[in-house]
Order: sequence, then structure tokens, then C-alpha cells
Amino acid sequence: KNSFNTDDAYQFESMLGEDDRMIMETARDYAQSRLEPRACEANQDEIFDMNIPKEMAELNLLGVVVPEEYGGIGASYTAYGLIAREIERVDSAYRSFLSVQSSLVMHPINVFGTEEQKRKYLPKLAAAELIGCFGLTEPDHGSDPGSMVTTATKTNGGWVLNGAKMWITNSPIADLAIVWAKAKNAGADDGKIMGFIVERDSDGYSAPTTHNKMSLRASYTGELIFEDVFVPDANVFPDIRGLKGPFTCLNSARYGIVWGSLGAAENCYQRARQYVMERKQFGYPLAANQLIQTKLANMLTDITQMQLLAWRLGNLKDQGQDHPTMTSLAKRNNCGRALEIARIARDMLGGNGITGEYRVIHHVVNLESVNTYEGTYDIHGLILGRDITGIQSFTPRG
Ligand code: TGC
Ligand code: FAD
Repeated sequence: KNSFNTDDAYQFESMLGEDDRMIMETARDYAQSRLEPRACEANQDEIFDMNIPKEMAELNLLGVVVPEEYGGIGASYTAYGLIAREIERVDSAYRSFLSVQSSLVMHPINVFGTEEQKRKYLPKLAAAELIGCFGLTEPDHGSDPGSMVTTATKTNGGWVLNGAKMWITNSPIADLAIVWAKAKNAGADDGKIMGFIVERDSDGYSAPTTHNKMSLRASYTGELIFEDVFVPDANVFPDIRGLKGPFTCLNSARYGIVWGSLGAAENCYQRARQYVMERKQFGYPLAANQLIQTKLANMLTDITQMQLLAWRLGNLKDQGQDHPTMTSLAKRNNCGRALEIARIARDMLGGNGITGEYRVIHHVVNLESVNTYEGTYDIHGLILGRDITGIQSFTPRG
């Protein structure tokens, strides 16, 4: 008789190729042995241990899909997703660091950068000798980045940036920022969104930390402020114009979140399962109650769907057969399901569920951010709605 695996009900891990499995096991071992012991305290005290980037780099976990000649390992998108899952099983904040470095900094340099930019930055980013961040969101333009007001004015030999970005993961620790701004004084490019690699020691550049976050406390978040920051022509992405530039990066990062949120959900389910097996009330384990078993059944059903979505999307990306709306569907579904699973798991742990040691509340508050960034739950619903009906409803204009 075949066995039923209550962590992987439809045995998706048995479908993984050998290379992907080895990368998954490396990431799992690292996350459980090195990250997990630090996670509770780091969350409580808002610590991002600056050894973590180097540790990840030593295991080749950063920018894995980038070709070897530029410092990556030329791994599959499935492998990238599996890494995100293992890291976020511990803390979404650590996965956030990895997503930004891999998908939002290395990926655009790899796909939009000149040969010189690739050789200058990618190997150092893969080795965590440089840390990057990605500036799209502005104080007044979050879900609608097309209305951004940060400008890049053409001048002799380069561009002058003015404006501000907000909610930028890694910005306080970043050596360079990928910044999206509207071109001015740029002839045919006037008003178009362009991408820039901005180094932190540029005059007029600052990156203040955002304090008092109750979510992703082990991740640095900050602003990016540009006051007449000069960026040389050599640091412009030469050919990409419009929102397609940042959205191409987001397609990759949102895909990582599809897997990452799965890891957080699996961790909450497994912790709740263990708790209700051990905890007795009214003379019986909590797990003996129908209400509790139904909650576990719902969690496993959701997790199984999340696993299969993530795995299939990874396959499609590896075959070049994916579409951005597939990623929107999976990002929305997996973040929404993960948040619900985490909240229910929190409830099943009773009073213990609100303590850091039991780790579930940590996932709940983190997943609030994960459900919001890279396009909110509702924005991805509207992206799906637009494809289903052919009618955009982001604005009332019909
Ligand atoms: P829209 O008309 O839809 O598109 C404008 C142009 O962009 C192209 N495009 C895409 N290209 C590639 N991939 C995609 N997913 C694309 N989506 C759109 C599109 O083809 C078009 O090109 P062209 O050549 O015709 O001009 O633009 P819109 O202004 O109507 O967009 C609406 C909307 C809601 C879909 C979009 O703005 C959106 O997705 N908003 C959400 C914003 C968002 O996700 N921000 C993320 C910021 S970064 C972040 O959160 C990092 S967190 C990191 C961490 O810590 O893990
Ligand atoms: P808003 O756009 O103001 O949305 C507020 C609410 O209104 C949401 O519920 C939204 O769904 C809803 N809404 C908006 N428009 C519509 C509509 N048309 N119809 C119906 N409902 C709508 N950005 C970066 O560029 N780089 C980063 O590294 C980065 N890291 C982040 C890290 C953290 C911890 C957080 C919290 C955010 C980060 N972000 C980053 C920003 C993130 O992408 C935005 O917060 C997100 O896109 C939402 O934008 P907003 O916060 O301005 O909310």
C-alpha cells in the first residue's frame, strides 16, 4: 500500500530533479541549522545579522539562476523557488533579503545590463561583497508605480536624479540601488521610466532606516532620497523603457514569494500539528477534537494546492512557458492562504501562540507584509480580473 505523506500529500518533492533536490537540501540544512537558532531573538531585537549575506553566498544561494560566468550557478527557477521556501520556513525577513538581492538587483543587471555592468556588479553581488536594493515605490505611489514623480534629468555624461523612494528592503545596508525614474530633458525618452544603478557613495544620496516596524523586523527597510544625484551614462540600463523594466524584475521576485509563503505556511501547519498532538485539555489531546482535525485537514489541503501551484509555475518558468498573470494568480493565492493558515495555527496554540518562542505569531506578522508587497492581494486580483474580462478596473474610467 502506498503511504500518505502528511507534509507532501501529492509527493511533489518526488518530481524534483537531482540538482534541484540537492540545492533544496543545502538550503534546508542551512536554514534549519544556522538561521532558525537566531530567528526568535533577531525578530524581537530587530537584528539582521550582517554575516547572513556572506553565509548565503558561500553556499551559492544568491542569484542562482544567473549564469556561472557572472557569478551565479545557472540553476533552474525551480531551484530558486525551493531556496526561497526553505529560507522563509524560518523567517520571511531573510527571504526578503534573498529575493531583493537575487530577483530585484542581480536579475535586472543580468537581463538589462551592459556587458560591463554585468562583469562589474554580478560576481560581487553573488559573493555578497556588494548588497543591493530596488527602488520603485514612492511615498505617494505604491500600487500605481506608473505615476511615480522621481525624475532623471539628462545632462552631460549622465543623469541627475531627484525624488524619494519609500519602503525599500535592504536600503540602509545597500551598496547600490536599482532605481526607476522618469526621464526628463531626454528627447524621445522624455517621460519614460528608465532604470539606473546608483552607488551609495554618490553625492546627494541617502538611505534612512524605517523604524518601528511590527513585521519583518529582522529585515532592514528604509527610504532612498535623491538630491541632485549624478549617475553616469555607464550606470543606465541602455535599452529598457517603461514599466516593463521594473515589472520584469517583479515577475521573478513574485515567483520567489509564491514559494516563500508556502514555506512559512508549512512551518505554521507543522508547529500547530505538533502542538495539538501534545497538548491535552478536557483529558484528551486537542488533536482528538473534530474542530481541530478539520482545521488541520483544511491546512494540508491548502498547502498541497500551494505546493502544486508553485511547482508547476516553476516548471513553466524553466520551460519559458510562463505568463506574468500566472505568477499573479499564484502570488495572490499562496500569500492569502499562508496568512490564513498562520492565523489559524496561532489560534490553535492558544496563549502560547502569541509568544515568540512558538514562532507562529512571528510568521503571522511577517506574512502581513508579504501579502502586501510586490503587489497587494487585491491588486493581483485586479490583474487577474483584467485578463479574465478584458476590462481594467484599477481606475473608475472603465
Ligand atoms: P500596465 O498598463 O498594466 O502595464 C504598463 C506596461 O508594463 C508592462 N507590464 C509588464 N511587463 C512585464 N511583466 C509584467 N508583469 C507586466 N505588467 C505590465 C505592460 O505590458 C505595459 O507595457 P507597454 O510596453 O505596453 O507600455 O500598467 P498599469 O500602470 O496599468 O499597472 C497596473 C498594475 C496594478 C498592474 C501595476 O502597476 C502593479 O502591478 N502594481 C503593483 C506594484 C508593485 O507590485 N510594486 C512592487 C514594488 S517592489 C516590492 O514590493 C519589493 S518587496 C521585496 C521584498 O522585500 O521581498
Ligand atoms: P497602496 O497602493 O496605497 O494601497 C493601499 C490599499 O488600497 C491596499 O489594500 C490596496 O490593495 C488597495 N488598492 C490600491 N489601489 C487599488 C485599486 N485600484 N482598487 C482597489 N484597491 C486598491 N517597494 C519597493 O519598491 N522596493 C522594496 O524593496 C519594497 N520593500 C517593501 C518592504 C516592506 C516591508 C513593505 C511593507 C513594502 C515594501 N515595498 C517595496 C512597497 C510595496 O510594494 C508597497 O507597499 C505595495 O506595493 C503597496 O503600496 P502602498 O503601500 O503604497 O499601498
